[in-house]
Amino acid sequence: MGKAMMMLCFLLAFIFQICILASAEVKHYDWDVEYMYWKPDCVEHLVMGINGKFPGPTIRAKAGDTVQVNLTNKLGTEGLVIHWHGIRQINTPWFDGTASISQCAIDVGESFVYNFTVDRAGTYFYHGHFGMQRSAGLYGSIVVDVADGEKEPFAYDGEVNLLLSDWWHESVHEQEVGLSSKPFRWIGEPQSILINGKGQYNCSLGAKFLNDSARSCSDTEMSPQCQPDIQSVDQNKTYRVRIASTTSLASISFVIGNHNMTLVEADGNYIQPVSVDSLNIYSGDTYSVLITTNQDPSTNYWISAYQIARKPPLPPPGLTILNYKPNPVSDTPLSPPPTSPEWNDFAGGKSFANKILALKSIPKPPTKSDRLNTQNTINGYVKWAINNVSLVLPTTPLIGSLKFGLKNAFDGKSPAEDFPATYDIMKPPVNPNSTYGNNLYNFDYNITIDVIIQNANILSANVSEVHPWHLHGHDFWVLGYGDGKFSEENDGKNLNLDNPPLRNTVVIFPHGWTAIRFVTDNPGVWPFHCHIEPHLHMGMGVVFAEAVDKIKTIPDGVLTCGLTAKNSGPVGGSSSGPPGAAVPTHYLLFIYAFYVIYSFI
Ligand SMILES: *[C@@H]1O[C@H](CO)[C@@H](O)[C@H](O)[C@H]1NC(C)=O
Ligand SMILES: *[C@@H]1O[C@H](CO)[C@@H](O)[C@H](O)[C@H]1NC(C)=O
Ligand SMILES: *[C@@H]1O[C@H](CO)[C@@H](O)[C@H](O)[C@H]1NC(C)=O
Ligand SMILES: *[C@@H]1O[C@H](CO)[C@@H](O)[C@H](O)[C@H]1NC(C)=O
Ligand SMILES: *[C@@H]1O[C@H](CO)[C@@H](O)[C@H](O)[C@H]1NC(C)=O
Ligand SMILES: *[C@@H]1O[C@H](CO)[C@@H](O)[C@H](O)[C@H]1NC(C)=O
Ligand SMILES: *[C@@H]1O[C@H](CO)[C@@H](O)[C@H](O)[C@H]1NC(C)=O
Ligand SMILES: *[C@@H]1O[C@H](CO)[C@@H](O)[C@H](O)[C@H]1NC(C)=O
Ligand SMILES: *[C@@H]1O[C@H](CO)[C@@H](O)[C@H](O)[C@H]1NC(C)=O
Ligand SMILES: *[C@@H]1O[C@H](CO)[C@@H](O)[C@H](O)[C@H]1NC(C)=O
Ligand SMILES: [Cu+2]
Repeated sequence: MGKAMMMLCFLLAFIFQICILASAEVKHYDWDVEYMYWKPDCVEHLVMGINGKFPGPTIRAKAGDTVQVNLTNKLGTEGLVIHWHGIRQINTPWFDGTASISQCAIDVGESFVYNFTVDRAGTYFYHGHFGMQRSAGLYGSIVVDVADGEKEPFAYDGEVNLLLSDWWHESVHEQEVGLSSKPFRWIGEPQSILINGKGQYNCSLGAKFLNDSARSCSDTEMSPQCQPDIQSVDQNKTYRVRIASTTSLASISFVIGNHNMTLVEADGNYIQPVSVDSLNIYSGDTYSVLITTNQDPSTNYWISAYQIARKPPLPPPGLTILNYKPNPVSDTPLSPPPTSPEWNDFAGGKSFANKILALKSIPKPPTKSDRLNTQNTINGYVKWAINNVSLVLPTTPLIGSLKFGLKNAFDGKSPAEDFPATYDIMKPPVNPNSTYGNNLYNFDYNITIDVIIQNANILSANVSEVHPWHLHGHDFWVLGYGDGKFSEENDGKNLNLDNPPLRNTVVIFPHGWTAIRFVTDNPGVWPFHCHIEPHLHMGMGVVFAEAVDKIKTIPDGVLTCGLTAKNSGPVGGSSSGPPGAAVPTHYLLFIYAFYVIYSFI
């Protein structure tokens, strides 16, 4: 705002008490997305870069600002979209950035302008949401500060911003084809864990402390592209460390050597401050923690990110350094990197999850109302199925086919809302066979939805995995976690309605359940899915069509493919509404995932 404008504002503020709104700004970005050679972990491969950078640029805005991203597809042979993870897209469901759901993928050579409001301060990120483009490196951070004149409910002197990811040397196209092949080819564990897009393969910063074949990284192999992003701090200050995980697969135990952390924010919502010595971060989670730099100033400290929750062999930890000024940035800490918890310390994971409770100022859930999750084979292909159906997406974006009533553009069969009472979640599925579908659930406006996400056994005996589930367009209250099969009678009455945290991503533990609640107050078409990229690719998701009759006019450029290509206006009329049965006000949805790992030839 110019000086003259400020003066005018002061004047007007006296008279009309306006101008507070005038402080909201438009942040415009022009991004070209293309493949480029890069060495995220010192080994050269192709990554998807934005304006020649990996990871992409950080979006920094204030609550209330408008963010406009003019995205140009320079990928050469594939479409493109970007999802703004944690931004609810209130009134702009068509800018959610999900291919086949909220829009058509942007064609090669074309541009598309995302234009949305970031309405709430917090830590977020963005990533590709077409095919497995997130695994190809299409991601970056979003930081939203409080609006002018507002305050965070905690104080700090500086910030550290960390984006966690995992990296494979096999190309994303080989990964995709392998997952969709018969026989199935699993992608395996990542080669490296990256912090701000940087990791080290085949050598380690902490080599001298580690008891394996790790060797130190030589100066020649350590290109600037893989040099750790060292975080320099002043002594005796409080820092807000923002951490977002955009991993494709890895669950992370995050530790800062010698520094306990006070959790204050999860997924853009404030939580009751709680001190922890490590964080369990699943794909799709974001957190802020406060640290105080009051430790021995004569040394630097490790920041480490260990993969957990999957069977070893696991990749070595992602490492970087917390540099206590004025120590040299590259000085190796005097002590070894903090130790990792056991990979299967699920008790620790549950204890961590249960520490996250809402700050008093966070709205409470409505006091009442719900679906289930497993791995299957369909015709010999390995898929994940939700209530026996594995998600596939139609050519025509659902937001268009639902709004315009194009019933032949998608599979409108209402999927099951519950699973048999006799279903034994501890055993491999009795019937591993499933079907494909759009897994579309239709919800009316302003109803309370409870979803019980029930984890089950995969196709091999005694195995169940963690899955972080992410909902678009909403935060939800996390009402509770439990082991075994959810029982309405026993577990239903023990849900936390008092101070459940509001989040957009929540984990389900092996053979366990997680209960969430949200209100359908944001008309749009919102996927709810496992945030593990290969799992989503294998069908682990559903779609919530919410108050479709209330979706306003979809801007030009969103629907340029499939049966909506010629529909620049509401051809079917907005009154046609979605197919499927109307749902009651209190909706109990059980979803269970099952997974099959053998194939019929
Ligand atoms: C978006 O970027 C393209 C390519 O740089 C440019 O041609 C176009 O004018 C831009 N559109 C807007 C609205 O900024
Ligand atoms: C962005 O959205 C705002 C509010 O909906 C609208 O006024 C503006 O014209 C849009 N701008 C662009 C470039 O689409
Ligand atoms: C890993 O290190 C070993 C020896 O230190 C070397 O022979 C090998 O080529 C390296 N591998 C890669 C992928 O850099
Ligand atoms: C390294 O680990 C092996 C087996 O895990 C153990 O036998 C050996 O004593 C360890 N060495 C050191 C130096 O800790
Ligand atoms: C930090 O605090 C400690 C303990 O109060 C003090 O000894 C030290 O001088 C302080 N360091 C700086 C740089 O202020
Ligand atoms: C961190 O917290 C643990 C207890 O949770 C405590 O034992 C330890 O001393 C604390 N460490 C520091 C550096 O404050
Ligand atoms: C899934 O299929 C099994 C076997 O056919 C059947 O018993 C079960 O009822 C189905 N579950 C749902 C939710 O449809
Ligand atoms: C699953 O499909 C296979 C191959 O079509 C069939 O042989 C088998 O009987 C099916 N299993 C069940 C439980 O329906
Ligand atoms: C939503 O429903 C609640 C009660 O079910 C009602 O009090 C409220 O007015 C409704 N809100 C809107 C915007 O319809
Ligand atoms: C699965 O677990 C049960 C109970 O813990 C045990 O009795 C059984 O042997 C296990 N089966 C396999 C294949 O590990
Ligand atoms: Cu999953």
